[in-house]
Amino acid sequence: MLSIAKELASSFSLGKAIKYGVPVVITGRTNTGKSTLLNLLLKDEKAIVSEIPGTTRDYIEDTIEIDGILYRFVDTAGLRESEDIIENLGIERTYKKISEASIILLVADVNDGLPALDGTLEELRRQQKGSDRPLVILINKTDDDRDNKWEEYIGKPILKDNEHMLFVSAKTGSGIDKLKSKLGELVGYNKVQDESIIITNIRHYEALSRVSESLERVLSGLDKKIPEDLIAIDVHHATHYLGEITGEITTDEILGNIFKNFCIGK
Ligand SMILES: Nc1nc2c(ncn2[C@@H]2O[C@H](COP(=O)(O)OP(=O)(O)OP(=O)(O)O)[C@@H](O)[C@H]2O)c(=O)[nH]1
Ligand SMILES: [Mg+2]
Repeated sequence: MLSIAKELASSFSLGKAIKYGVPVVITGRTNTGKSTLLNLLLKDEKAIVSEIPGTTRDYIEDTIEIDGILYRFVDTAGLRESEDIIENLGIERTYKKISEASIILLVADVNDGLPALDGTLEELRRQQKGSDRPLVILINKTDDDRDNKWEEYIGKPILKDNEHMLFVSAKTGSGIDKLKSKLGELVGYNKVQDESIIITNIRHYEALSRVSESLERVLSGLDKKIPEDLIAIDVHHATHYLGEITGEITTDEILGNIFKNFCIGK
């Protein structure tokens, strides 16, 4: 019972992703092609694209299904030092969206060179604050790589376990299939069995978390041989929270089962 409650509760973040889309933020310096990438992924001209750096002032998001997974792609205001108040508010929102994302796409312009990428990557790593959320660096505009700049990026920067790098062109679509399969891999879709039950309702998630906590206290109480009536309080709590979902189980039924199977010292 305890392990089932725990398993169901932990399926919630996956369930939320299934319902609202796995949040994937698209970030990077200005003019690197983030909005072009969003439009390509959504197959829609959702975001304004222009050669003027700082075109995207606020985030734009939409969902699309790719290989059976619903993604919520979030295009954001490009990162750069700016004196513009509105642009800086947009950049603040970019950081908020980065903190809420499950996967981070860092778009870099192949022609900007390695030092520019290093700087942004450094900043994002600082933002991650110890979390190991997957980060995919996309070296973009490879269709316009006149000086074979791409070679500069091979083996550099040194990537951590959660960091990946792909070469793409948001303009021609080259490398985008690889990006899609990388996303599928990162979501770990294969881990979900067809028969598994996934919690998508926050109320159910909260109730199941309370059930797990109460059952853990019951188990430790049984272990420490504490008096029956004290254990009964936690069983009562567990059934109360379960009842919030099912409305069916009575404390007496569960107590009967526990005391049938365990010998408790009085
Ligand atoms: N050649 C080439 N140009 C691209 C590619 N991706 C984007 N561009 C061009 O680069 C410029 C900037 O593209 P955007 O998509 O607006 O860039 P952004 O990162 O959203 O820019 P901001 O919103 O200002 O941060 C536009 O002129 C695009 O047409 C690409 O893969 N290849
Ligand atoms: Mg943009």
